[in-house]
Amino acid sequence: MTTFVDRVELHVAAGNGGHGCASVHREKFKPLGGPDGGNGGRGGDVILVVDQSVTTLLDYHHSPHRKAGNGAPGAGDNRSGKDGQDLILPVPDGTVVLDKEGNVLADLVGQGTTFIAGQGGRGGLGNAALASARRKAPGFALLGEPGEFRDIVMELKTVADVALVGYPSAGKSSLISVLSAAKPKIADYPFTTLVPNLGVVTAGSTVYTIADVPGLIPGASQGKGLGLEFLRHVERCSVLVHVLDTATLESDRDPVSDLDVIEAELKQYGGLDDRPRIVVLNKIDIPDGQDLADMIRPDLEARGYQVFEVSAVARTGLKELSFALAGIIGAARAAKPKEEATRIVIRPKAVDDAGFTVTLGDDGLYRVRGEKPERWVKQTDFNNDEAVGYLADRLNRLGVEDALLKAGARSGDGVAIGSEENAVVFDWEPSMAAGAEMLGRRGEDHRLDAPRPAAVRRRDRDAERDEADTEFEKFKPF
Ligand SMILES: Nc1nc2c(ncn2[C@@H]2O[C@H](COP(=O)(O)OP(=O)(O)OP(=O)(O)O)[C@@H](O)[C@H]2O)c(=O)[nH]1
Ligand SMILES: [Mg+2]
Repeated sequence: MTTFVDRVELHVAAGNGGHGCASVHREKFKPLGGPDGGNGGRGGDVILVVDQSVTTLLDYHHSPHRKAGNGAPGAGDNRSGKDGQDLILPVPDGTVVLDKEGNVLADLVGQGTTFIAGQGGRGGLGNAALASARRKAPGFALLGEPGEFRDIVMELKTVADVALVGYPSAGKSSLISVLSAAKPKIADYPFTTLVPNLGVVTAGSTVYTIADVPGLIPGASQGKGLGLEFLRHVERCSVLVHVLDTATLESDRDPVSDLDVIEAELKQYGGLDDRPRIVVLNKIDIPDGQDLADMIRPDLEARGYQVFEVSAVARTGLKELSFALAGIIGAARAAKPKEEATRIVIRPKAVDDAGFTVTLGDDGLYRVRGEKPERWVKQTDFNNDEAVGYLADRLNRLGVEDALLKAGARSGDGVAIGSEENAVVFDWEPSMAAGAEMLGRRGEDHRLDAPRPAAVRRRDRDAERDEADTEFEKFKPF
């Protein structure tokens, strides 16, 4: 039997961007011919793509760490680094992608549906690209941005139109085997089916899929038998079929109470109440089975169920059943909005791209969050003063300095750029440009008149600071 895996944890690492190159063009008689450092290449993405020929998540169970290619660094003579190779991971139709907290990131339904699980880092600009009228020969380049690293969970929810539910040995797998070309394992002991089987049925012009799940028993919701875990595979179905055994040898069972037990377990699982149900009375080839079916049929119909009497072994009643199912599915498909079939999932943006926020934390640090400032910090080579100055310029131009002043920060206060776990922290020295705007007339600094936030007052009290004489001199990551 092939192993079937329907839940895996996957650790994806997108490729790092290549570093930009700082280089100066050299020629005979022209030793300083201008900057010619090329850009680093983009890091590869990790991309999940639905491939209907893939049926299990087994591959990812065996190797849960996946990494895309890194971008190559730029080189002199304006040579750009090569982009890193994307890593394409084929996944089964119906794969649900979740984060570690269980939030759904994407629901991948339909051949070719894609999801970027990890975004490659941008390549760093080389010094040629950083040159401007004001900065003619930059002696630095930008670092490549690290690729995104993410832990995700993938869950398979089989995409089937019809789901067969019932006690073990009711004949669910037998029914699939006679309604479709699928050849699931069939045997007379309970829990023959350990993983869902899927078959394709053609009834007239309607083609639909049918799946069974491992048998349910009383207490499945408390984990008895194989539990309810596999019911997630029926969540997407349009119709539920109760397969009832009319010939069970167990004295305490009969089809009607079996139905009640399974319904109670489905209720425990939840979320399936709106699905239409039909009842199949199986094994009527056995004389007692036929008698029992005749007896209980009115009762079931009185409850509102459409009832079909079949024998999977003698192959009777199958045509009526498969056409009735086709009818229900046809109606369900017609009622569904069209775009549902090939849903394109776009990865939700992690951070607001519009700008940034400045907040004062209890730790007395001013925290700057935003896609751009966080990326710029990652691109900065803090061993290079020019690169640090360039970062300061960029932050200033975005308005980070102004926002810090408005939030009450002043010279020497701690500023953190990035999330709690992953921030660059430095002592802030406002640059001339930002300071001048706020200072107003010479000799007046209305920043001093503004009330100071309590956390900052605390900091001021217990911190004796050296005056920094150079802008960003004390800017140091740790
Ligand atoms: N006489 C008779 N036996 C049947 C019929 N359908 C299934 N069986 C028998 O019932 C037993 C169980 O059948 P399966 O199809 O494996 O039952 P299942 O519901 O898939 O069982 P689990 O996978 O264990 O949940 C097998 O021995 C089948 O041959 C039928 O219509 N008539
Ligand atoms: Mg079975």
